[in-house]
Parts: sequence; C-alpha cells; structure tokens
Amino acid sequence: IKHPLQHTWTLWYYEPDRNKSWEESQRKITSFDTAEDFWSLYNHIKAASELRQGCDYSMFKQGIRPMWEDDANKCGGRWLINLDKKQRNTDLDHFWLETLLCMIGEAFNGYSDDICGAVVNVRPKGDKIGVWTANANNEDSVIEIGRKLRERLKIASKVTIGYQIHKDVIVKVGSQTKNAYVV
Ligand code: M7G
Repeated sequence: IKHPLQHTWTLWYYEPDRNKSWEESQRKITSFDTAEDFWSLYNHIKAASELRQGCDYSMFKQGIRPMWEDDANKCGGRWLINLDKKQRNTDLDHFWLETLLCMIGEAFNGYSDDICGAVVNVRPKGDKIGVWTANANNEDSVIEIGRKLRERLKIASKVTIGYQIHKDVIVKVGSQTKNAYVV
C-alpha cells in the first residue's frame, strides 16, 4: 500500500505562447495523492533549472488554479524567494524540491491549511519561487509559514524574504510591489 498524503496535489506547467492568454497557457500535468506518486512524477519531469526561460511549474492543492483569480487565492499572497542568476545552478532545484516536500508533508506547524500552492518562475533576470497562502490577513500563519520556509531552505541569515499581497501585485504590474511582511 502506498503512503497517502493529507491532500491531493496538482502539478501545472506554464509555457509562454503569443497566441494564447496567460490563463490559457497554464496546463494541468497531473494530480497525485501518495508519496510514491509524487516521487515518480518528480523523477519523470525536467528539473526546474532545465526548463526553458519564461516557463513555470506550479503545484497547488487540487481544485485551486495557480492564479490570483481563484477563490482560494484572491485574499492571499505569496512568500517570494528571489534568486540571483548564479543560483540557478546551485540552489534552484533543491529550493524547489524542499518547497514541494514542505507542502506535501504539511510541514508548516498547524498552518498548512493556509497553504494554497507554490510556483517556480524560470526567468532570464533571475528565477523566483513563490509560496502562496490563502489569507494575507492571517498574520500568525503567514509569519510562521515564512519562518518555516526560511528554516527548511536554509536561507542565509543575512537574506530577508518578503510577502506580497496578490491584490497589490495586480495593480502594481511592471513596478515593485511592497512587502506586507518580511522574515
Ligand atoms: P509572472 O510570470 O508572475 O512574473 O508574471 P514575471 O514578470 O517575472 O514573468 C508575468 C505576467 O503574467 C503578469 O504581469 C501577468 O500578466 C501574468 N500573470 C501572472 N500571474 C501569477 C497571473 C495570475 O495569477 N493571473 C493572471 N490573470 N495573470 C497572471
């Protein structure tokens, strides 16, 4: 018997396509609900660092689309880890895997219900990992999730990570979004 996970998760893939909208370019790859099926999927697909630049992977709880507009995300935000260009070779894949393991393993100390999913953006200007939570007003849960993420990813103590509210990102397209929280 396989080891069941607390939730069913869906992996999404985004590839830019000038003939399609952003939303239409998000494709569901597959869903899984056991540890074994997670590993077969993970071992089968390209590592994030091997994706073409401009592409994303997203892993969300089943039923939540990896977009601001989804009901589960619309009051939420994300912890954002900005990597510099060199970190694609040294940190990206291991940060992404650790993020996935934190989510499927419900590692956020009682606040895992607030987790919606996570996104990795592979970009020429620097890759990003975002961990999306359900409600930007749940200060305790947002902070605890941020702390746990720092700890599990072993982010250097001189580096801070910020939490951005999706509603702020939507109106600020093109410019920097302020951080609602920092850890
Ligand atoms: P990005 O891919 O998150 O980061 O956003 P990037 O700027 O480093 O590439 C790029 C663009 O994708 C945004 O300006 C939006 O046009 C679109 N986009 C990104 N997200 C996360 C969403 C979303 O949740 N909903 C919609 N409608 N568009 C999005």
